[in-house]
Amino acid sequence: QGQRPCPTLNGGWTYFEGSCYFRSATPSTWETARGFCSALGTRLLEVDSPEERTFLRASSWLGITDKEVEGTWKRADGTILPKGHSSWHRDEPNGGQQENCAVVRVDGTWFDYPCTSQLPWVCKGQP
Ligand SMILES: [Ca+2]
Ligand SMILES: [Ca+2]
Repeated sequence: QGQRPCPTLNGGWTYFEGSCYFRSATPSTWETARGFCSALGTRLLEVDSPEERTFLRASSWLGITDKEVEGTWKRADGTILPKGHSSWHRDEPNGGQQENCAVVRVDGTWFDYPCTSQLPWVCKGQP
């Protein structure tokens, strides 16, 4: 995994296996985080592989939501996640209509959370 150029934004970008990552310095709501990533031409984090999960080792908002249809989790591109995705923590998602946004914790497991929570986030983009 060689070093490649990534966008510079206060030097906060890191490169891993074909993608660039920017870690927030301060926590935000899900919408604010998503808007920030979008303005940079990137996406709010979507974790695609166990290797990526290991690399990140950080908690972050995930770019998925079940706002439109409760219990149906969608990515930013409209892709629907399979029901019972294996990354959910035991008993999650459990928040019903109160929790329509999702977070990945340091150990890689996913939780649904209220979208208005203030949490750290990571943007993912292409170099
Ligand atoms: Ca929900
Ligand atoms: Ca939950």
